Amino acid sequence: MIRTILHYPDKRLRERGKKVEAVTPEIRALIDDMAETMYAAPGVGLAATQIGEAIQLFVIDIADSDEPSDLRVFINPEIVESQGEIVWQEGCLSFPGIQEDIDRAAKVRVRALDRDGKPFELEAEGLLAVAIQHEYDHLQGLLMIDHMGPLKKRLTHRKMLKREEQAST
Ligand code: GNR
Ligand code: NI
Repeated sequence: MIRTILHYPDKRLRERGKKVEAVTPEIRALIDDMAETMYAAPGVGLAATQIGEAIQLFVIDIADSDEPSDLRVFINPEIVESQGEIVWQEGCLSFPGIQEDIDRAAKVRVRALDRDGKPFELEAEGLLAVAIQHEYDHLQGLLMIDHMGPLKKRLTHRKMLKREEQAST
């Protein structure tokens, strides 16, 4: 089932996700919904907080549209190492129409559980590393706007208020 993606400044985007205690059939159903919602958007990632589920879970698929899908599931993720710096032009499904350069670590090592509840560790760079940091932020209630300087932040805030105002009329 495709879920509704919350848009900034929805307060639920500021909630911190609770740890997933066990990978139950309900969690697996939620993962399926998140993947479906991400592919429909389309987006390269989606965090549970973006659909109003305040738990530590995100999905990522950075495969190109002409490649087979490559869904990655991260439950209770921890970024255990970050290296270097990179600037990436990011978008966010919770900020439709906004694209801004954001500073990130160039490389990350992440530890998480997969959809079977099995622990794994992954070293990522490029878009995958950026997406992992972006989704990890969502689980802490952090958003791309929090990484912007004061001017961009103000402009983005205003744009979003205007957009949401129009969307609700
Ligand atoms: O679809 C998305 N694209 C994207 C591009 C650059 C950096 C991060 C992202 S994540 C975003 C989907 C999203 O909002 N995930 O939370
Ligand atoms: Ni996002």
